[in-house]
Amino acid sequence: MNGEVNMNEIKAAPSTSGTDPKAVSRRTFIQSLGAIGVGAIFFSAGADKQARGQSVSTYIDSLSTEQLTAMYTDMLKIRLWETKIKDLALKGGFRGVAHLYVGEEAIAVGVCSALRQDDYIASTHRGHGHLIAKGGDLKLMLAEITHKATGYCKGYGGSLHITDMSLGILGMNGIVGASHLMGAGAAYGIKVKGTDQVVVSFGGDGSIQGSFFTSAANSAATYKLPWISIIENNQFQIWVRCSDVYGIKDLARRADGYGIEGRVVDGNDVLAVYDVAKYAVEKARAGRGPTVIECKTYRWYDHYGFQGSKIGRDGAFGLGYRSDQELREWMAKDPIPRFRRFLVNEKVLTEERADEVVQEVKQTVDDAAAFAEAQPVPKAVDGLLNVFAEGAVPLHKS
Ligand SMILES: Cc1ncc(C[n+]2csc(CCOP(=O)(O)OP(=O)(O)O)c2C)c(N)n1
Ligand SMILES: [Mg+2]
Repeated sequence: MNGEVNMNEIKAAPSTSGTDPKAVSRRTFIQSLGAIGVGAIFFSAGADKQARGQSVSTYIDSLSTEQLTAMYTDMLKIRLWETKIKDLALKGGFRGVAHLYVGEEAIAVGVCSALRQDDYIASTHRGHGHLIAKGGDLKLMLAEITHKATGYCKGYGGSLHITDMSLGILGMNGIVGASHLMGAGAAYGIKVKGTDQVVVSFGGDGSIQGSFFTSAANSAATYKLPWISIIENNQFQIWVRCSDVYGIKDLARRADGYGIEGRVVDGNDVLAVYDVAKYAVEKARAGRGPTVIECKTYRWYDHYGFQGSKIGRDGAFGLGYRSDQELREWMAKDPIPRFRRFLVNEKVLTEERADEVVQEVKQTVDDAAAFAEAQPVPKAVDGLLNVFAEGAVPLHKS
C-alpha cells in the first residue's frame, strides 16, 4: 500500500495468524483466538489462563458490526494519514518532524475502542495513532504538524504536542516516560473526584526505564488507581534493540515488582489488544486497580523522519540497525489486512464494502491534506501570544 492506496496489498497480504479464519465461524474463530492468542501469547502474572480465555470470548463477541467497522476505519485512518505525511515530506511539502506509528495501528485502535470519550489518554512522541483512535480531527492534526495557525495548538506545538482535552487527550509529549506519570496523576485526580473514568498511558519499550514509570506504577499500585499502562514494544529505542537493553523478554514482568497485574499481547492483532484492554478497563472502572499491558509490535519507518522511505512504497529500508528481511517479516504480519480478512470471513464486511471503506478514508485523508495546505501560517507577531495566561508579551517597554 502507498499514498495512492494499493488495494491489492490491503486485500491480499498472506495470513500470519496461525489460524485460518476462513475455516471457522466467527464464534469458533474467537474461541480459537482465546485459546491460542491468550493461552500462548498472553502472559499474566499469577492469573488463571483458562478463566481469562473465557473472558476473551465474551468481550470480542459483544462487538457490534458498527464497532468492528469503526475499528477497521480507524486503523486505515492512521495508516493512510501517516502515509500521506511521508509522501508529502518526500515531495518537499512538509516542514516539521514526525515519528511515524505505521505498523502499530492495532494497539491504538484496540485500546481506544475499549474506552469511553470521557476517559483519558496520555500519549508519546509516537502518538498520532493514539490521537486518531481517540477521535482526533485529521484536519486539525495535519494543520498542526505543518505548523499552520489553525492547527490544534495554533501551529506552535507541531507533531509532538497535539492535545484535545474535549476528547480526553492529555497530549502527546517528547519526554520519554512522562506519559505514565501524567496518566497516573490524572488517575489520582479521578480517584479524588470519585468518578468511574479511567486513564491509559501509552509508552514505548523505552518508557519503563527511569523514575517516571517507577513513580507512576508505584503510586498506581499503592492507591489502586484506575490506570492502564500500555507498553508498545516495537523492538527498538531509536536504533538500540530492546534485547540489548533489558535482561527480560517480556517487559510486562516489570509490573510484578510493583504488585500490578502484567499482561503480554500480540500488538498486531487488534481483537486480542481490544480484549485485554477491555478487561483492564472494566477492572479499573470497578476500582480493582491498574494493569500493565505489553503489546509486541514493530515500527515500519525509522525512529523519526523519512530516511530509507520512498514515495509510493511502505516501510523504511536500508537502515543500518535492522535488516530489510526483518522488516519484511513484520510487514507480512500487517495488522490491517489481517483484521480485514477476519471481517470479510466472518461476514461483517463484504470485500466491496471493505474497498469502499478504504476509498472513504483515502478521501478523508486527501481532504485533511487539502485543508492543511490551504491554512495560513502563524503571524510572526503572534509568537508572543500564549506565553502568559492572559494577553501578549509586549515587544518593548516604551
Ligand atoms: C527522558 C528522555 N530521555 C531521552 C529522550 C530521547 N529519546 C527520544 S525517543 C527515545 C527512544 C524511545 O524509545 P521507546 O520508548 O521504545 O519509543 P519508540 O520511539 O520506540 O516508540 C529517546 C531515548 C527523551 N526524549 N526523553
Ligand atoms: Mg520502542
